[in-house]
Amino acid sequence: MKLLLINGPNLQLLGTREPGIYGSVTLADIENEVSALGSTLDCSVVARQSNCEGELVTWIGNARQENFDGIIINAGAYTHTSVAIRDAISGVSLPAVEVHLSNVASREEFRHHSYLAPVCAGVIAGFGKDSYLLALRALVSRINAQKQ
Ligand code: CA2
Repeated sequence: MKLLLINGPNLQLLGTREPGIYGSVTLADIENEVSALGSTLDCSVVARQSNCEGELVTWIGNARQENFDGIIINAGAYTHTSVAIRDAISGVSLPAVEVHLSNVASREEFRHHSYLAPVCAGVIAGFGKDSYLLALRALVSRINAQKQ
């Protein structure tokens, strides 16, 4: 199994600022932990980060041709604004899990709406880096269940 882990705008700053909201782990820490858990689940994880909406759209759109079986995505602030990323997820027809470090439901009103959630298999938010690890486990079980 091969999964694509996508992180969106400003997530490269993790561990350097706002530790009160996002914790002190770095993006590299998260990517390494997800990859290590993936290995124990027979699954390789390719991690990418971009601040550009179009690049995220392109990665999602090409995911099938690149032989990915599913997508874990923290689209950052684009979660709350991007019809283009929603359309890309919807169009690629691969299972995707939306992830957030923080509990977006307990934050500002503008973070309560996700354009992506309706086209994702599920959403995991509020558990810091564990959100990603939970998402990986959930996605692997979903893909394995669909194979049977
Ligand atoms: O909680 C999450 O994972 C978010 O996706 C993070 C986004 C935010 O816009 C979403 O509403 C919720 C922000 C990512 C910015 O990350 C930073 C990390 C450290 C310092 C500054 C920004």
